[in-house]
Amino acid sequence: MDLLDCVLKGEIEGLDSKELAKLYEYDIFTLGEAADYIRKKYHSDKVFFNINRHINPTNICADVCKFCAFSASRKNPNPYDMSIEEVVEQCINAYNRGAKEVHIVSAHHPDHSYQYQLDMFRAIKDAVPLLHIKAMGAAEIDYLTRKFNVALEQVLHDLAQAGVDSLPGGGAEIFDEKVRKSLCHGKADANRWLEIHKKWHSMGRMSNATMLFGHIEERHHRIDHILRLRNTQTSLEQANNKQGGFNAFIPLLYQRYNNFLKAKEAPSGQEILKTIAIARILLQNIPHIKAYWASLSFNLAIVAQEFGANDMDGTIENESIQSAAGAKSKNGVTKDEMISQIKNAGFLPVERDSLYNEIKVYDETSKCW
Ligand code: V47
Repeated sequence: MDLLDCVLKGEIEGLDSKELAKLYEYDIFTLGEAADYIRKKYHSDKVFFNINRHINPTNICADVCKFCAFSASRKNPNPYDMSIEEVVEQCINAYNRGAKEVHIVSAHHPDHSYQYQLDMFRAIKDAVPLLHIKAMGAAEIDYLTRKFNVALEQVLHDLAQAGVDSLPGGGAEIFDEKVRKSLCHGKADANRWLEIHKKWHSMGRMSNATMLFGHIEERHHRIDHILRLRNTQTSLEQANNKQGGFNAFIPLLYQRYNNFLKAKEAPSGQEILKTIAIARILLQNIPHIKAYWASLSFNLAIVAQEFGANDMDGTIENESIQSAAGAKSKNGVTKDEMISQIKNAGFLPVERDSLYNEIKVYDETSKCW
């Protein structure tokens, strides 16, 4: 049977990542049409976004990921470390400007105490109880368990108690062991990353999953990454866990400046859109595919909504990780701009909360916003 037909029917047993990478050999329109069919089945013409604020409390890091231009290094000799009060103040200001979510990820600061992390989240919840805290990538959690010798279950429990509502998808990079070693030797490996998310899901909680692509990996490494996420989500369904799981998959396009990774040529727009479409086709058990505009550029993220994606991420306000490596995303985007760009592309803008509950649909009856 035709490979794409098999995949669309979910019949991929016995096919490995190299065989499935042949999906890339279909032309972009065939893949786009298949992906669009699935996105329409789940989300019709809705494009989700949220009003959020990204905060990165410190860039001082004990790890050395070659692709990272954000952490303070000899290429970016600009170390900073925010106090808890500063972080809380930014959260209050963002909330007062309409943010529903704060996305907090940090470098692995060698001198922060275990308590510091928990105190930060408690202080945010005390100050702005209605602000959803999406924070702590799996690699940060792994760092805490190793540095302070605290069991994973305990760390996750403590974070949830302190106010963390959901986990972001960062730190996944590429799961393939060999590629991962060249990218970020010493950081949580693939199994650990997945274990952390699975444990969090077993607590009835949601998280996201990213994939960093467009650097030294091959197509089949991306497929392998996607399959490991698909299998993890399937095992959760089989365990009959009705509450926790992955909410969104986010392919992050590698930004190539100010870091230490010697990457191949940047992938073409066609290769990027095919990657997004294939993710939609293979990951039918993860509800949302996010075209993260800060990584893809706003225009391509909008086009990606025709190729399987159904989410743009949010207004962000202040972006530091992608922009440190060359992306033009430093200053976020306004809510009005987000809504009008989604509308102009012929989609229905839907403001969502962090867990994809709809807050407001910007249809023709809601002309003023
Ligand atoms: O894990 C670092 C990536 C991630 C580069 O969960 C880079 O909703 C491209 O995880 N080029 C952090 N990417 C960001 C992240 C994220 C972003 C938006 C939404 C969500 C979510 C999560 O940024 C890191 C790493 O994979 N990153 N350096 C770079 N040069």
